Amino acid sequence: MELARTGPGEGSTPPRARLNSSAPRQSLNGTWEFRLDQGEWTTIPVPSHWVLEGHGKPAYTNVRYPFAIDPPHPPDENPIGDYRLTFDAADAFLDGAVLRFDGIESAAEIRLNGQLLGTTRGSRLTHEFAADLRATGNVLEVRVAQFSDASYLEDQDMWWLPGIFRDVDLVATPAGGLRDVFAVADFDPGARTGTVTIRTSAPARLRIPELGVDRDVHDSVVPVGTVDPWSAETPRLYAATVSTDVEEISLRLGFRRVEVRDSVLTLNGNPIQFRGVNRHEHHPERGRVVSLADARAELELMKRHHVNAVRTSHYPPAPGFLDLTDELGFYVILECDLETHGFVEVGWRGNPSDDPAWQGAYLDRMQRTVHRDKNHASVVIWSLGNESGTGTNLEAMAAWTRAFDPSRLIHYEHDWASTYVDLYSRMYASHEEVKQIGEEVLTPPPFDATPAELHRRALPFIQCEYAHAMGNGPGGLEEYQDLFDRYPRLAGGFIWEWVEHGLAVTTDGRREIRYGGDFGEDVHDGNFVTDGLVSADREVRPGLTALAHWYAPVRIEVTGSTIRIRNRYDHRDLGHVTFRWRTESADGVLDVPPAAPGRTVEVPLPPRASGPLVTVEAVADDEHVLGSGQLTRFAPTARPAPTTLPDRAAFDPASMRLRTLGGLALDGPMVSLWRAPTDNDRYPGWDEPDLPPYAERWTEAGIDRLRTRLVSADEVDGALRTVHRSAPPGRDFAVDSEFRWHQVSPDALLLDVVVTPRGPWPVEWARLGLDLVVPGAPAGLDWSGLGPGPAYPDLAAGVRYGSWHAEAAELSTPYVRPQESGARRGVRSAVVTTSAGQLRVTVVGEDEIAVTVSPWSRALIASTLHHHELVADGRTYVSLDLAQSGVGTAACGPGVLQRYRLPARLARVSLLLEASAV
Ligand code: IPT
Repeated sequence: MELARTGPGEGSTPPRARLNSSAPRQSLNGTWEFRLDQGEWTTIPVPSHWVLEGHGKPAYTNVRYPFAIDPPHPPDENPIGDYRLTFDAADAFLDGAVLRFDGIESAAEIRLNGQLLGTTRGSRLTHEFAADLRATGNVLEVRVAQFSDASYLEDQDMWWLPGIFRDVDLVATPAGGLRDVFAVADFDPGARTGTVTIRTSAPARLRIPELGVDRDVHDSVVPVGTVDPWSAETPRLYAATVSTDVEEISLRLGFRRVEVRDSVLTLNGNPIQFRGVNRHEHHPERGRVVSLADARAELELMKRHHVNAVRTSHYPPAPGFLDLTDELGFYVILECDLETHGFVEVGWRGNPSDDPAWQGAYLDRMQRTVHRDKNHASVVIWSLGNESGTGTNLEAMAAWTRAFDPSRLIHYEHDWASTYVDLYSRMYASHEEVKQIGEEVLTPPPFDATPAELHRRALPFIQCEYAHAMGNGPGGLEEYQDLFDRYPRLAGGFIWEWVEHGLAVTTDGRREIRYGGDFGEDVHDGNFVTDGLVSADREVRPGLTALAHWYAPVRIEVTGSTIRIRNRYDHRDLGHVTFRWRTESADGVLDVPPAAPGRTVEVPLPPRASGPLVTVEAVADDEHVLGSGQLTRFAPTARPAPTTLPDRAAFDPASMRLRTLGGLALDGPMVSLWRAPTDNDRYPGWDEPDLPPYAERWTEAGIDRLRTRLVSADEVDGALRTVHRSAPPGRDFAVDSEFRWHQVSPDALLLDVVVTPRGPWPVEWARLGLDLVVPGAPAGLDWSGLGPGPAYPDLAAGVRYGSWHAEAAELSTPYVRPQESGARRGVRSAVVTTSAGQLRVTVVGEDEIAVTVSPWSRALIASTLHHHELVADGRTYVSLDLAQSGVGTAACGPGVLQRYRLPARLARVSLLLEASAV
């Protein structure tokens, strides 16, 4: 098997559109014979990856190639899988048929009845081979190499998963049928009319019943009169057929026009904003074998979280995906299967992107990408690939694409000069830089600007990747969204990334989620593969809840007297939305004039909407909440009186820590400044590349193991006063905490706290908290504050004030690698229930705290590598935080913004603590 070439595969028929045809099709999916490396024949399901079917192991690398950079040669250690299927073919396939492969990683040699049909290159690209079949006993043999020359072009940040992993079909190609159709349905925003520009491989009949179209076409421009346009918000599709005497193709036409106007991205004449995500195909058990049902569920989950755009990072998805995005309404950046990122490790030396020997392969990849999906309304942008440096082969891809399909825009991120693309695109640019890019087009260009600069200035800007959703995060979403909303040039962006690529392994009935290195790989990038808004099982992570708030189509602000409602749709008014308000004792519906796209309307707050908390919600016909806002007018919590001196016996005599309350044997509070590092804490932010990550700064300063000394204990103003000094070992900077204890009732203590930093603090804190250990396993938390989910200072959207309950399992987020999680913010009172009793905390006055309840200590969380390895010790760890640091997105991008950091500072709070034992 020749695996060290630089060209495309050979022998396939030219790429064409995926057509929904009346011609017969037979799926060849099912059980095939299989052997690895000439071993024993066995069987395997097709589609699948052999490493997930018990033959070898998956392996994960991000940027690095797991083999030497010696293009075009694959390594000697190169698993080869042989597949064999014997099948009968119905009559319909005997007069012309193709064998169609939608995905084989990474290179294949195809034989039918002993004859070599050809080879494939391009794992996520469709290849078809003309097949001369007999009625019975056809033998299809496919030899697949895990690594090949193609691997150099397929260095995406994901698992290496070889095999025939997408559908295999037999497709009839009847004589007199249609080999290909290319239809562009254009919408003229001025006249509000549509035009279908259609090219067919043979003369055919075009019918669009709803529009009264019934005419001959071949290479034709068909005006269709007034139409309703397609957009992600209004995914209007018109059924059409293109037919000859022997074959009928069904199309769904969405009329739309994507255009750049003065550096503004528009659709159908209206500026649009991508509220997008990057989507890889991933399933925890099946890898990149993702069913259409799974894809639909994913898209519906995105819709519910107000996502309107998908970048198919970094390859074309299984073809049915585009039918769904047309129908459900998503803008798609369809990306070619191309990434040569590993060459960055050698300064891009030898990068195939700039080597003419590879040009055929590059063009072939782009042509297969564009042809297959060219009839989809949802595809508004073609992307040349990801992280492949720059070079003439990329330019050639762009030139071919522009000539073939002028109806769409061309994207490629790494062309920073933007010479061959239609969008200025960057990834993980800081807020400051995004602002500058938004602003630069508001003033005239410098008089000496080069033509290339002038071209770039004329382009809209997108962040094809931003806000890296790894672990607890991403912080900073609000600030990005503010910029996108403020500057017309900024057309939004795509979060990295939608789904975590954790792989599930079930041993002894226990299902565990694994990441890089867990399969014995000697070169790997650990848990960098689990960085999604949803887990591999599509559980919503808190980042998605926050994102949904910023992506929501309706923004509601409630002030003392008015409700301000902003329509953030680009194409539709709010006629379909009901606005409801409620307080604890009343509710009603608002009479809101239907605001046009981008407009704000104001209505008065109804007089009956009085009281401490008013919630207003925008609700769609299907009860889906499209936006919400709240007004809070909480009265300060009264300070209990009268009080007496507490009984000293309730305190440990040496440390003066509280040991018992209401019969519950608790321990605390202890001042704490540290958190179990999040994924973001473990990387240096792009804004501070020369500083160690926070996780290291914290351990270096020693705040993960504070030592506490009792400074004094006395009685003052009827209270027991204890003063404690907490400081890292070997350091002379400290925090002093003064606790004044008052007995309110036998089971209740009032605690006034003042925490004062001492000495020059060399590092910002993770949090400023009071920690208590309560006996018994956690059984739940009730609180009034923000909920229902967790929140951090820069990730505090999508939560609202109310009275909430969380079950024990909801108290922390099961991130694949354990880390700080689960804080409930804005808390005014809380009840922690454990198997041993209850601890009630009420904040006196108008302060709010954050409450974290966990079955694991922070030290345990920080030292455990997988969620399933956490072992609870039967106690409950409670943190009452007076302040917290934000989470940022340093794992890839800027760290915590200055305003969300927590420099050493003085803090006070008064708490009422009540407890009872079971
Ligand atoms: C960026 C990649 O494009 C993406 O595939 C993913 O690897 C992401 O990083 C990190 O998760 S590239 C990087 C240099 C920003």
